[in-house]
Amino acid sequence: MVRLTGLLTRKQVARALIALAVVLVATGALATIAWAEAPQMWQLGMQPPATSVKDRLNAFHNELLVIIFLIAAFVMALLLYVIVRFNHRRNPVPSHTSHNTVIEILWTIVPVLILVIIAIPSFKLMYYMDRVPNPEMTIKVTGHQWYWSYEYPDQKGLAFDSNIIQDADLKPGQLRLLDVDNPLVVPIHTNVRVLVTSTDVIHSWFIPSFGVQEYAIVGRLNESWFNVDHEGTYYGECNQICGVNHAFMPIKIVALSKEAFQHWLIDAGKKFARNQNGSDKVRVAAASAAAGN
Ligand SMILES: [Cu+2]
Repeated sequence: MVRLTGLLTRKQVARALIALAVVLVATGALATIAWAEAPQMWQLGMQPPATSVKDRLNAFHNELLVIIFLIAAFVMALLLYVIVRFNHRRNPVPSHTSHNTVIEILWTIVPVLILVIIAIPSFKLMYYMDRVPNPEMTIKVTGHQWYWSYEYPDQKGLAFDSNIIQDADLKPGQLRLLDVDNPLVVPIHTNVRVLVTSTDVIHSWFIPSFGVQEYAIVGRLNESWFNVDHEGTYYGECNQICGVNHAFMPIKIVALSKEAFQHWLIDAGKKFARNQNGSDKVRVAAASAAAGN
């Protein structure tokens, strides 16, 4: 250390320390962002799973990767063998064989078997994603050009709109193009049934870390479900090209503990009271209360 400081000027040592501090702070910042399930800079692979559906999707994805890798390695090995063994120098007089029944049957049957092996877990997973197991609450999601609205039919019709936060209004810590004014709030460890529809064009309600992607189609109610493992903030986007502002209708979901969710329900009931039981009635009541009648 003495020799090192002897070799480096104080300025250089200070610079190195500052660089180290910047790296540490950046890593810390990345680690905190990682708690919110959103896209990351230089991300590889999928967002961390927050539901059992996404767990299974990840596992299936990894199984497929193994199969894909084995097939690619096998084809590559055959190619290399042909290049080395049958090149012009080593094999100047090529054989004129054009058919081999055994090989032709094999290269038809083997891919079919591989596809069947893939199809069985794939169908199992599709049915698992499709059926809501014993739904404990329901949320209705409606897509609009270009925002989402959420309704809680079980909670006295609690309903509100969820709009993107414009770049100019972003507060520190909020994510550009992903944060919204009113996030969807759900309890953890609850089977939530989601009904998805639209009022204008086709949208798609997509939450990567939930493994949920459901088309929002006018005049139809599409159904999906999730059961969030742990508290946190999860981000998604409309992923059906739906018009000029398609990129500006993000989805933000906050998952709370069951108790915290009950508290949120009470607060939200007051905050969004105007939406409930017909907005005019409540507004008239509020106005007459303000006038002292
Ligand atoms: Cu859309």
